[in-house]
Formats: sequence, C-alpha cells, structure tokens
Amino acid sequence: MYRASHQHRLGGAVAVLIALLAVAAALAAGHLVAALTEPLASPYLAVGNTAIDLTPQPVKELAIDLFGTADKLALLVGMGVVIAALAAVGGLVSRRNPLPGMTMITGFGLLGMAATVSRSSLAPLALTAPVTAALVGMGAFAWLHRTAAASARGNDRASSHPRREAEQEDAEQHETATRGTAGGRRRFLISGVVVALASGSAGTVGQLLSGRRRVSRSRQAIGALEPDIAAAPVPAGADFADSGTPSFITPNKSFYRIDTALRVPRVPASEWGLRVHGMVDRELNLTFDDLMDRRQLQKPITMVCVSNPVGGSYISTAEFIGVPLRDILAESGVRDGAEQVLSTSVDNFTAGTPIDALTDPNRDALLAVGMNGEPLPTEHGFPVRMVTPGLYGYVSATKWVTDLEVTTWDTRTYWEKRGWAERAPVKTQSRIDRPKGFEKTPAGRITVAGIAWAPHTGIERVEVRVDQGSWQEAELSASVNTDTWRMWRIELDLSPGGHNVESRATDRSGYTQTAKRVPTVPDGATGWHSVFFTAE
Ligand SMILES: Nc1nc2c(c(=O)[nH]1)N[C@H]1C(S)=C(S)[C@@H](COP(=O)(O)O)O[C@H]1N2
Ligand SMILES: [Mo]
Repeated sequence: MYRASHQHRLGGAVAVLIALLAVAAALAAGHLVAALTEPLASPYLAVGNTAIDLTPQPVKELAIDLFGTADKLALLVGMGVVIAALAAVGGLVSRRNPLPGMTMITGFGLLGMAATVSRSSLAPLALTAPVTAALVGMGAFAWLHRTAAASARGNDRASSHPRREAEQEDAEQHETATRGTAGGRRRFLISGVVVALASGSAGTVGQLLSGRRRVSRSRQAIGALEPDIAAAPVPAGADFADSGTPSFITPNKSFYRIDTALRVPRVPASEWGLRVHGMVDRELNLTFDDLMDRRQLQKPITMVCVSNPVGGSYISTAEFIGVPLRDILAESGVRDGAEQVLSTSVDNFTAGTPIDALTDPNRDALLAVGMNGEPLPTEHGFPVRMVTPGLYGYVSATKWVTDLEVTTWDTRTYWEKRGWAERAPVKTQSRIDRPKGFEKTPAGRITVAGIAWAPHTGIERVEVRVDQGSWQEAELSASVNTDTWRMWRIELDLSPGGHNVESRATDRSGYTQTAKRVPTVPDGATGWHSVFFTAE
C-alpha cells in the first residue's frame, strides 16, 4: 500500500500537519469516549492528572506561586505544547514512510492507557478511552499519510513525465496521475478538513457531556450539607400559601434564574479555586475543601434581581449555606482605602460589592456552597457563589465565583459598563399574588394576598386599597429575619363589578414604598403594584 510513498517525500509542512491532525483526532475521540464512559479517563486529563501526582511537592508549590489558581490550566497548556512538538517531530520523521508516526501514536496511546490504569479509582471500562484514542489516531494518520503520498506522487509525475500518463500500469497510480496535481492536493485537503472537523465536533461534544457528568458526580459526592451554625427552623405561618402567596422557601427548581451564560459553566468542586487578592495583607488561594473546613452557617435569604419589574417574578428565597465573607476578608486582611470587592466568575461576569456590606458582622454575606440543603444547582453557581442580603444580585451574588479582588470603586463591572448603577441596595416593594390580573372571582368576601420585601431592613407594614379608597392594613406572616420577604393577606368585602387593588409596603426604617413609577434601569423599579379584577 505504501510502496510508492517510499519514493516520494512529503513536504515538511504537510508531514507536520498530518501528525498534528492525527493526534488531535486521537485526543478528541478519547475525550468523547471518556465522556460516555469515565470522564477522568480522557487521555489528556488522565496524563495531566498523573503528571500532577508524580510532580514533587516543591515543584507543585513553585507552579502555584507562578500561576496561582491557573496552575492547572498552565499544566494543560504546557502539555498541549509538548504533545504538539513531539507530534511535529513524529510527522517530520515520517516523510517517506508512515511507520515512525504510527509508532509514536502507539506510544502516546500506551501512555494514556498507563495513566488510566495507574488511577486505581477508574473502572476497567475506562480503558476504552485511550484504546479508542490510539486506534483513531493511527487510522487518521495512515489515511492522511496515504492521501498526501498519493498527492505527492501525482505531483512528481505531473512535473517529470507530463505526457506519459497513459503508460502507467498501476491502476491506483494511473488514477492519481490522470487527476494530476490539483486533484491529489484537493483530496488531501478534503481529508485534512474532514479529520479536523470530526475532531472538533467529537472534542466539543465530549467536553459538553463530560462537563455535565463530572459536575453531577461532584454534586453527588458532596451530598447533603450540614452547616456548623444552623438556621432556626422556618416557623409555621411564615407564608400564606393557602391564600395564594408563594411558599416561604422557594424550591431550587422554581428559584428565578438570571445570568449572562449562554452555556452554564460546569466546574467540578475539585477543579474550583478562589483567589482573594488586591488591597489585602495576605493573598489567599482557597480550594473547595478549604471552604468545607471553615465555619459554615445556614441562613434564609431573599434574592431579588434589579430587572424585576413592578409585580415581577425575579425574586425568590432559599436557605443558603456557606462561609461568611467577613471571615474570609478578616483572614486576608483588608487594607485602608479599599471600597469594593470585585468578584469575577469563571465565565468572566463581574460584580462590585461594597466592602462594608461584606464585613458587616450583622449582615451574613456568604460564599455559598449550599442551597436548601443540597449543593448549589449548576445553574445557581455550583460549586460556589456569593449571596449578599439587601443588595440586588448583579452587584453582590456572583455565581461560579473564582476571584475576589479587594479594590476601589474605580474598577467598573459588567453591568456598570452597560449603564446600571454602581451601588444597588434592594428597594422596598410589594407585589399582589391573588387575585391575578383580570381574574374573575365571586363577589362578597375575597382574600387579597401577596409578598413584600425590604431585604436587610425588614417589613413593618403592608397596606392595601381598593378603587383608590382608604388604605387598610394587611395581616403579616410570621417574621423569619429581616433579610427575607414577608407575606401578607387581607379579606375584603366587595360588590360585583370591576375593581382595582393596590398594595404598598413600609419598612422598619419607616420608609413607605413610593407610588412613583420608575423603570428598572439604572437601579431598580419603583411604584405600587396594581391589579384589576372582576367580582361576579
Ligand atoms: N456568573 C454570574 N453570576 C451572576 C450573574 C451572571 O450573569 N453571571 N447574574 C447576577 C444577577 S443579575 C442576579 S439577579 C443573580 C441571580 O441569581 P440566580 O440565577 O441564582 O437567581 O445572579 C447574579 N450572579
Ligand atoms: Mo439581576
């Protein structure tokens, strides 16, 4: 099969390209099969992890000093460079004969298998990944090499014997020759593009699938969370769900979700790291286990989005579990003059939270790991997010948080650059949940019910009025803490016909919710929620 290729040397660039493509195909195929069987057996990761295990401690420390939390990324990139360089050499020594390249790929395959076997935690099924990688790599290399060699033969002949094509005996050679240079080169180009596209898609699909599986395993491994300081149980009567309000605790599945992520970041807890730096006395680099070793407290907190319109649904409450941010900041020490903590997520969202709100001993701003007893759901920031009572999410609740920089207000954040306010305390507001707009209810005694919130200040009073009449005070649900919403309800006697009901909340600072309607931009909507309905 390779008879002719012994006589025709491939160009250097072509030889290198073939080897790079074949190795890419091998790694992509291995990654995909690993995603379907055992994500950690992906040859690239398995070799990387083994390299980490074999690295002497002082070298590891040096790497952490040099690269901080990017040390693993640095390793993976470094490995990529080494593999590419070896592949290039393998390609160059295979210009006449594919054997050296095939041997090199077999060697890589054996390395991947050894790395997989050495990780005793992996099931035998895990071997399917490096084995597939090796087979696909050899197949791709052989195919590309043959196509390129055929093209090179065509080349040689086209230049040396332009008019003797018909005299060729060998059918394969004949075909190549009659098609001439351009045809052969086109075939090689197409093969290369096919291999590149197939590798790209296999790698991408593998990455998506393995991310999902690794995160769900990581969440399972963490299991149910037990705080060191538990919240008091939520009292009966904390909501009026029977009267149409939401339940006091929002189930994780129903918790509102707002983020800029087209694809939810999937970060297993073992790969997560947090760097605390900037205007601090000591820089910290924390792992997930470091957080689990620290004092964790549990606390019901209501979160609100600044984009919540009057009467909107971007508000929910969960019992969060996490390490108080004031503990972390006390550990790193905050220098004089610091004004905000700039938090960054793995997907480069940024938020700026006033230092005061994070260090305040009376405000439990958390680096949260748990939500309603379980690890954070992926969409809500697994493995670690911020939650700050009393501030809108975009300035205080970074999900998938990985970097905290103590700094001044000079650094601007993701939403600030898009016209939203630098500081954004949650505004005191209320919402009517029953009746719904344009609902038809029987005339006579009807219940009007809803929610009110003034996070970190607390709700003092909610009043309701019908058809611009006088304000009547509603009954409030049992108070849980000032950082959560409060439910309210009132029974009214109404004549048949259309009615308009409005609500307004007063918080514990004495402030009564303004009637003035302002839009959500730049720092949150105001105005009374008003619902029109018909009593029949
Ligand atoms: N990484 C990241 N964190 C983020 C956001 C985001 O887009 N990316 N959105 C913020 C906004 S605007 C809000 S209101 C809250 C919403 O949190 P939730 O989706 O868990 O309800 O997350 C905040 N944290
Ligand atoms: Mo938000």
